[in-house]
Amino acid sequence: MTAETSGAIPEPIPEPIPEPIPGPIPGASHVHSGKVRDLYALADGTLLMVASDRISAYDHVLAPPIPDKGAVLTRLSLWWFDQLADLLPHHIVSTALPAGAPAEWAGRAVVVERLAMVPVECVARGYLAGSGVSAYEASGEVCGVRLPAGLVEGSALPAPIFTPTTKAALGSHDEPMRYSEVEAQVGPELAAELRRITLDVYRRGHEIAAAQGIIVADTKIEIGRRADGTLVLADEVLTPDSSRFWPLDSWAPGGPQPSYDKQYVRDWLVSPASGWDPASGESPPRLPDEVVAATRKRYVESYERLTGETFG
Ligand code: Q0N
Repeated sequence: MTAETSGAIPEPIPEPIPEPIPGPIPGASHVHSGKVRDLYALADGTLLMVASDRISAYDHVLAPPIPDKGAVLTRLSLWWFDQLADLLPHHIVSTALPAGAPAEWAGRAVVVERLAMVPVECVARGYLAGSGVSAYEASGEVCGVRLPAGLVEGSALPAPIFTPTTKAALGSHDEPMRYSEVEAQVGPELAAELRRITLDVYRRGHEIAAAQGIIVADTKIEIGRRADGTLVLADEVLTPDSSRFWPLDSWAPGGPQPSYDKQYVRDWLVSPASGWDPASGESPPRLPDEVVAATRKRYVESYERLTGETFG
């Protein structure tokens, strides 16, 4: 007898059935899908993280995808993991495509160590932007950190700050946390490590990017732990999806700064040409080919500028 016919308390609504893996990886199963990345469990206990070409803006995943975006961001993260390796270990196990994985995942799938993820989004900010602007204007603080008077949108902060947030489920928004709330959630020792690592990663990223003409205004990292307690850098790192990248040569505090990669998409979406209002609740229209091409070019350019390497 089912819950429906018995009159008992109904079963919770089941999770949506995940998309089947397009090709048989023996023993693999789907674990999680984010807006732009998907995670699969492999038979040997490792995970396969697949970066898609999907792009999101104004809280929507847009169509069509941006060709090569997944591969560009995968290579950028791998490059950063190397640049940060003296600060902490990273979760990459292999960049080889596992046997049986679909060929279209080549270049954008990485095998990673399975970690126990820390339940806090670790964010560092060196500039005032995004949700920090409204928080600062309302209270003079961001995540409980007092800032000096007189800052404007786009200003450099006197020093980078740790502005952790809750990890919200897909579709909800992460909420700012005070440092004391992080301490209460994970304990004071781990909280201090998270703050130190997040600021170290931000400072290193900012230093390297600034030398190439890119401001890293802020960045979000994901940290996990091995069974022995070692903290490991996970997910993606210092990509334009996890950070705000601004062209240094056009940095002008006093208003919103152009985003290095998504600006064409954002500008087009709010232009009369698109006919879309982000506040309407409607899905955004399909991106025109020229916006897709310009955006792809910008992703490739940011990779090449940061790393000094050519993309494919
Ligand atoms: C993990 N996330 C959240 C979509 C969403 N190395 C790991 N071990 C265990 N769990 C995770 C990782 C990683 N990375 C991270 N969910 C699970 C963010 N993502 C990551 C990629 O795919």
